[in-house]
Amino acid sequence: MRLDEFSGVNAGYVLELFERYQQNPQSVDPQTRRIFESWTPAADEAAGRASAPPTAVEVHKIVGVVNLAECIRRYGHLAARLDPLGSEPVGDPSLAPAAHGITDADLKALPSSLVGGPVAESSASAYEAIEKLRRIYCSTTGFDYAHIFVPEEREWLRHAAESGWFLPPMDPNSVEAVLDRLTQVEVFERFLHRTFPGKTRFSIEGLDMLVPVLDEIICGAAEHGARHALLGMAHRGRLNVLAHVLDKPYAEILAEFKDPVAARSLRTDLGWMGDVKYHAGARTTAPRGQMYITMPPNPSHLEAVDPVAVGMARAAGTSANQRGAAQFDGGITVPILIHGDAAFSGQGIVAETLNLSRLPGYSTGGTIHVIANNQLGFTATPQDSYSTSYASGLARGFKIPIVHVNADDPVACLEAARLAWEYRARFGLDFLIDLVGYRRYGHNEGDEPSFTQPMMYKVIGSHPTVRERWGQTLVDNGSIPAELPEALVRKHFDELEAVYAALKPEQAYVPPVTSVPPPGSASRVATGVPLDRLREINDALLARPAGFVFHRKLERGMERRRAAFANADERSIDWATAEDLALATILVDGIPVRMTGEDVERGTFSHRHAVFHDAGTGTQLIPLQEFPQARASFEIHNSPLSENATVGFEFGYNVQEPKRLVIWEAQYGDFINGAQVMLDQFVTSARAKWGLTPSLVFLLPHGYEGQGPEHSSARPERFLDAAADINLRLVNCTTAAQYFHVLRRQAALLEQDPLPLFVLTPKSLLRHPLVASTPRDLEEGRFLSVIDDDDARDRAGGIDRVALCSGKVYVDLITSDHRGTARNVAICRVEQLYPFPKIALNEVLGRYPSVRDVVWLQEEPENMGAWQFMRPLLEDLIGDRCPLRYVGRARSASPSEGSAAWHQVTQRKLIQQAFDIDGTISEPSMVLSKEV
Ligand SMILES: Cc1ncc(C[n+]2csc(CCOP(=O)(O)OP(=O)(O)O)c2C)c(N)n1
Repeated sequence: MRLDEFSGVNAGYVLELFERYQQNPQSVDPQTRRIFESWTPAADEAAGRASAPPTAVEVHKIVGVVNLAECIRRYGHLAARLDPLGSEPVGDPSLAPAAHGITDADLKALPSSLVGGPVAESSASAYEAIEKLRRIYCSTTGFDYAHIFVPEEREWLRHAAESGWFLPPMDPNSVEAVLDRLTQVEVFERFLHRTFPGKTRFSIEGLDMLVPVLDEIICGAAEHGARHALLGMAHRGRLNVLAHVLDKPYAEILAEFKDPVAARSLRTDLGWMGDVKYHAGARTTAPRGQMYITMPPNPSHLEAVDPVAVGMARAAGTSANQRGAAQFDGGITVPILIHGDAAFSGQGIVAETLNLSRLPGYSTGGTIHVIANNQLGFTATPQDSYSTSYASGLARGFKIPIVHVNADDPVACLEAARLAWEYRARFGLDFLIDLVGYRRYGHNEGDEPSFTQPMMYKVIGSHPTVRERWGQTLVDNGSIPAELPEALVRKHFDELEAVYAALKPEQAYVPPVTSVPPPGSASRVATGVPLDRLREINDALLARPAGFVFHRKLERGMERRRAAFANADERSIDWATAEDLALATILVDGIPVRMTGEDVERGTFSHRHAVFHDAGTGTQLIPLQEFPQARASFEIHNSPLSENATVGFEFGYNVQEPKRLVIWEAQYGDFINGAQVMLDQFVTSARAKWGLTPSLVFLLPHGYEGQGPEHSSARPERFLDAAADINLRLVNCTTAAQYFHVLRRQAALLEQDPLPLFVLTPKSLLRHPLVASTPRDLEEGRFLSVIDDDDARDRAGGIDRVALCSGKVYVDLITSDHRGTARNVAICRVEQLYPFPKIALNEVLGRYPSVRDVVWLQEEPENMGAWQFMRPLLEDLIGDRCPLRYVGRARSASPSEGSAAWHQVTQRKLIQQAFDIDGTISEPSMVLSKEV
């Protein structure tokens, strides 16, 4: 082997070794020494070669070439001309030959093989090869992939970038088609600008290439077999993408701009409020090629839609109708996320979403990201917005290849798009295009950008559009006749003008109102399951595969569980068993289940064990995937430590595949506020804004047990604040059977009456005997929104007080010493907080004719919990029958005491107050008992 047979990095390494060998032949290993011995003049002569081994100076130069080539590959993007407005790239000294001790003359004298790669093959010298590398890496495209650690991926990217093998030649038809598309994009904005001056549209102008880039990605993905593209994007350019990629009719968009007052035609009975036009979603009704395209609606909260779109893609690519694990095929759907440059770097939800990309329960087979980089965030500059070198910097940590591309170079942009889908098809991983353009107007069209960016907007003011530039390029190189660009402009204006002229008068225009199923059919769903069936399922779930060794600490619980059905009237069903049986029977009914959350497989409180691990081998066993009666798939995944993105993801999954039961569990209920944006912007308002009907289930551990302010309250007041027009269900069950029935009810209502379900779940009470239910409760019962006091019903006439409470505090009440003595107090449980169970409560209160007062008792402070919500409703319900009293913690800025001992004192006082009708127990300061 000769020296010039090595290339690139290898050559550098070999030369280093050779240098060492020259200084001390013993310093290299014997095999290498033998090779170097053959690099002698004698050896060359014998082989008829003219060359001699390189001198130290030559070695230095050879190393210089190798390093220069490597630096161009790694840092060439820093010298790429990415800014359409012409700002100078930052560059890097390592890109100059001098930095490596070589000159152009040296490069001309040395072989191209030192540069390596496809460019070397077609070059006569290192100089020519380096020039070709510069054209690739320092042009209007910046390849940024040095952070990819997997050699195969990096090699693939390098070869693709340097060979361009994936690029079909641009034929005359396609160059003209791009011009036509750019004209359509630009004329749409100009028409709106002219027709609706000053109206906000978040114009795409300056990033017009976004539409052809999306075309290219979508067509490419379709060629590789994808059938569904899911597009998540914010306001910028959204109307243009809706019109031209989602095929939303011009007539609809123009009518929305006219914004007719048609409130009388809206279905206010459903709480329908609608949303602004640049938040609307859309779905293509006919396939483009073989591809359907969906864009979910989007709130103002930038990037919040990212995990939603990704979750939708995951759902669309998952088949779940068979027993076992759900089967995901990343090839059939492609999620595309369009980000803002300021938002991508600033919003934490982006990092959370990127982190999902390679996780088994969340990957999508590759999401294609496009940063619509207009170099501004409202008025903020990149210097204000990110500490990374590029807006895309975050993606590097997730090993996502990045291509920066100048949005004024259509060919480069389309090449970036092709590389994106080829990479996705090859590796099934995320890819990012940083599309660098500008923003022709202010943040919105009524905003004056030159207040804050005077110099930039001077340049923009005289900067031709990409359509103009591309049209001129094609005219100049003879590809199209000189009059074509203007003819295309006229054609597209004519089309818009014709649509606008044909719009019906405003009065007659009825905006499309999504049909939302009317809520309210939950109350009478039958959810009981015959005992025999439950017993069979229980046995099947407990089946032991041959050789599987359970952890010894789990054996006792399994034995108990095996005996659970021995006596139908014994309280043998604890919370976890009820959940397991509920999910199993839902699967038997053919409804797939997906459950996620932090540590859900075992359960935060070590109660669930939906996934067993063989004690000897670690092999997993998931009984809900194995039991033979199941007719649908069960998937359960420990989520990453995220609330916002994981809730967003499950929301997306749920609305995409609404016939599957999707459950998300918080580690503690407190942490749900990490997903507050998802709750407010999607889960609780999606119905009113967009006509979406989520039915996601949230399990939120809740209850005051002395664990401090952060592990006590799921803050039910949050959900009650957002509750209106029957947009959710909030329950606080006190028995395992209630939990069983509420889960089964939710599954039964998925199609008929879908609503998000929030379940406040127990912690210490998971194994409490009073929370346990009998097998017969599962067979005969159904979910009860209010549970009367069975013990008090026999002496209804002697009841002076009805204490209403919800959840775990009920157990504190009935296990207190006062319960035995205060026989004139009935304790009734409100198991469903929303929708307010008016009829059921009325029935219960009606059973106690001689009550002197009704108490609302809660563990939470007065400004939290359900009290603020319940008070007017209870006042209304009770009327002048008797006074309403509040018993609970006083108003507080913090949900609970920070000390367990203090908690116990407060809790004891609280319980006392519930039974203290005559005020004989003095009122402690931290607990309020007051008539309202
Ligand atoms: C979470 C959130 N914070 C603040 C805003 C207000 N806001 C609307 S657009 C915008 C600038 C966004 O900049 P960028 O991401 O670069 O997108 P561009 O508008 O430039 O396309 C801001 C701060 C918002 N919509 N969402």
